[in-house]
Amino acid sequence: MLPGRGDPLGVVLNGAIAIQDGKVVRVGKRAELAGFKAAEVVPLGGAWVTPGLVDCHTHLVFGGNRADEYAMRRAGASYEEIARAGGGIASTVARTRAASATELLDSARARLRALIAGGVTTVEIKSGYGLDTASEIRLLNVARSLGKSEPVRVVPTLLALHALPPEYRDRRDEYVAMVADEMIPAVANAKLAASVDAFCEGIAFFPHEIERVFDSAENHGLRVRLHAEQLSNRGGAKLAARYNALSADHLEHLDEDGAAAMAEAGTVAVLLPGAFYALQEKRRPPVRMLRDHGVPIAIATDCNPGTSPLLSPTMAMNMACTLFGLTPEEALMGMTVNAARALGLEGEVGSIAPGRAADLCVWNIESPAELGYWIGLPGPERRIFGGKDA
Ligand code: DI6
Ligand code: FE
Repeated sequence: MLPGRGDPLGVVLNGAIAIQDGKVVRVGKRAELAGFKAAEVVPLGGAWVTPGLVDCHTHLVFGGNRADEYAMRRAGASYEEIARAGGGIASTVARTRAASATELLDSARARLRALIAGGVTTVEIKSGYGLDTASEIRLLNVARSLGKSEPVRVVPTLLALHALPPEYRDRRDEYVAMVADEMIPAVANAKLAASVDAFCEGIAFFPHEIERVFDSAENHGLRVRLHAEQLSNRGGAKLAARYNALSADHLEHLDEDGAAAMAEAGTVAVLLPGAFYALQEKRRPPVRMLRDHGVPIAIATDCNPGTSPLLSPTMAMNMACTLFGLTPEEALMGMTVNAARALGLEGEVGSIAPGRAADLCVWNIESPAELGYWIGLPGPERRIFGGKDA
C-alpha cells in the first residue's frame, strides 16, 4: 500500500511499484501494473510501503557530546545560562576542533547508522561546530564522505552563523564579514553545501548580521534556511521569507505576520520536537496558525549534542503528534514530502511517483497511523535505497 496520490497520503491499496535504474517508473494498483514486464518481481506480502524518510535538519558531525551539560540542566541550570557561561555550542566547537578527522567521521557514522536503521534515506547535515573556514570545510567534507560510504543521500548545509567563536569575542562584525566575504565564497566554489543556515536568537545572531550573510549566499547561488523563533521572536521567519528561504526551523515563537510571510514565500516550517522536549519548553509552535496559512509542515530530528540528542526519526514523528498536536498523517508527510521540499528536493525524493528515487521503507504495521503512535518504534522491516535493499 503506497502513499502517493489522492487523499492527503494518497494511499494505494493493493498497490505495486515499478522500479528501473534506481528510480520509480510506475505506481498504481497491482492490476494496473499487471502488463508491466518486470525482470524481477518482489512480493511484499501486503506490507505498508512509504517513501524513505527524509530527515531535513540535523547537526550530525561534532566532537564529544554534552551529557555533562544535560546533567547541569537537570540540576537546574538553563540552556541559555550554560551558553552564556561559555558552555553550549562553544564547548562542542572546542571538542570538534580538537577531534581528528577519523574521530569525527566515526562518531557521525554511528549516529547516521541509527537514523538509517530508523528508515532515513535522505539526511541533511549541517556544519556549524567549526566556525572558521577550514574547520567548517572539514565538517562539510565529513558529511560528504558519509554520503559516499553509507546508503543514504546526504544534503550538506553550511551553518556558519551558529555561535560567535571565542577568537572573535567583541569582534562580532569581523566574524560576520569573514563569513560573508571568505567562508561562503570558499564553500560555494568548492560546491560543498547546497544552502546556508544561521541561528537567529538573542544568544546567537541578530537579523542585520544574518542579512549580510544571506546576501552573500544569494550572490553565490546558495539557498538559505534559518533557525528562527526558537526561544524568542526576533522576526526570523519574516527575514527568512524575504530571502525565499527553503525553510524556517523551530518556530515556537512564530507570530501571524511570520506565518503569512512564510506562506507567501513557500518557505517550509520545520518543527523540531526533540529540542522542545529536551529543553522542556512550554510554548508549542503554532500548528493551527501554520495550517490556516497553508504553510507546509516538516518534522526533523535536529540531532545535535546540545538540545536534541535524538537518533530516531519515528520518535520525532511521535513527539510531533503527542507534543505539538500533529496528526499521524501530517507527521508522515512532515518526514517525507514536506521534508523533501524543505531541502528543495521535492522532485527527487520524499514521495513515491514516477521519476523519484526508489527510496522506500517497508513497515510491519497495520496502518500508517502507527508511525506516529508507537513510542520508540524500531525501523522498517526493509529499507530500499535507490532501488536496492540497503
Ligand atoms: N538550535 C539548536 O537547537 C541547536 N542549534 C541551533 O542553532 C543547538 C545546538 C547545540 O546546542 O549544540
Ligand atoms: Fe538545529
